[in-house]
Amino acid sequence: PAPAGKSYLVMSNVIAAAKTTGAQAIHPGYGFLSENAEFARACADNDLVWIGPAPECIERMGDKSRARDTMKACGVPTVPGSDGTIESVEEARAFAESVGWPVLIKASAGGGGKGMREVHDPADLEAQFTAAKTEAQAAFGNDDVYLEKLVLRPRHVEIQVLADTFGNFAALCERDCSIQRRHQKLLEEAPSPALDEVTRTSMCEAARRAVEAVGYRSAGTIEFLLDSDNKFYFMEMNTRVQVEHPVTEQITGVDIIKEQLRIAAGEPMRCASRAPFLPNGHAIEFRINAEDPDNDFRPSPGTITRFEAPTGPGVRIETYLTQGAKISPYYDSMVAKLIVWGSDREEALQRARRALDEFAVEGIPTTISFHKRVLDTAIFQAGEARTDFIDIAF
Ligand code: MV4
Repeated sequence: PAPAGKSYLVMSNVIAAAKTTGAQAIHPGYGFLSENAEFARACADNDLVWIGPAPECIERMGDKSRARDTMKACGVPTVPGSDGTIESVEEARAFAESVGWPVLIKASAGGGGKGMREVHDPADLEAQFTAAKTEAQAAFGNDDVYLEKLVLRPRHVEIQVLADTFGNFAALCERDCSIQRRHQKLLEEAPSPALDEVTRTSMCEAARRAVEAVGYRSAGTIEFLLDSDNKFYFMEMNTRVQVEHPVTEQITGVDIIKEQLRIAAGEPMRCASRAPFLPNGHAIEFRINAEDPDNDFRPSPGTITRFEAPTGPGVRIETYLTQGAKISPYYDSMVAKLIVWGSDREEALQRARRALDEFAVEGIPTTISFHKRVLDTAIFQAGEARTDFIDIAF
């Protein structure tokens, strides 16, 4: 059946499909069960290779409070925060008074912004503490929360890592994913316009410590907050490949999915001898979503009446769309990715403009028109977008 809860999220069905088709391994992609430790174990129990990290690593990073403590213990910078979870408003207040306001209440089981509450005024603490716990309970069935000092107007910068079973490790530079709307990334670029070489090297070293601390094997991402003084802090680790991995592939020449397959097959990763990586040129990914940017980004499923994608040097398209395709209302609204590469950011921006202008998708509204408006802003052109960009510019 179409609903994911009756198909792609039913572990026994996915395992049965693998068995029926004679598959030897399962690549979980980046949605559905991709960060589900129980499913990783179910694969192993059914003699299927899980193309991803050990289930223990998924669990350890899935608990955001525990992940934070693990990172702190191995010397990865973290935002000043509570050690472990906070049980009461009094405890929260004592912590906030010690690190200073404003603070951010976060759900341990969270990620992606759910169960997260900013507190700027001490008078709001009790209400926000209760609201965060209620939201976390409803979303995750777990109301554990912890506190951090709020980093104002940060950038989201993340390091792509690969590690294999032979002890090889590579940090494939960073991606800047600061341009988000309601915790959904809209476009990503690599390298970050904000990162100098010293900070990059230091961030890659922090990513290595994170990987070694948990014995991580496979592709993964360490997310950092970067503040206005170019200080960075661990935010979360994603124990899967991400939507935006192509920008990293474009600036490093590494096929990340192929490396995942090699690592899962017990082979050494191919790019090991090329570390440490320096970014070659500049890449930007635009997420083309079946959403109406003029209508609060409401999903716009329907039939594609015309589909013509741009081509040419430095243009890469990832999609399942063709003319006549029907976009289902049951799944995620991302239907294509446009990735442009240039020898520098200026050339990437020029190619982006040309490719977005040539990209013809008719029958439904998409985010293509919105991306053109982003390209027109002085803030984005200058590489100065922070996580508040959408609120400021639109
Ligand atoms: C923060 C923060 C500021 N200070 N933590 C967003 C989702 C989750 N991954 C953590 N997030 C944040 N954590 C501290 N101590 C700001 C955010 C945040 C954010 C981070 C990255 C990209 C977009 C964001 C939008 C709003 C808030």
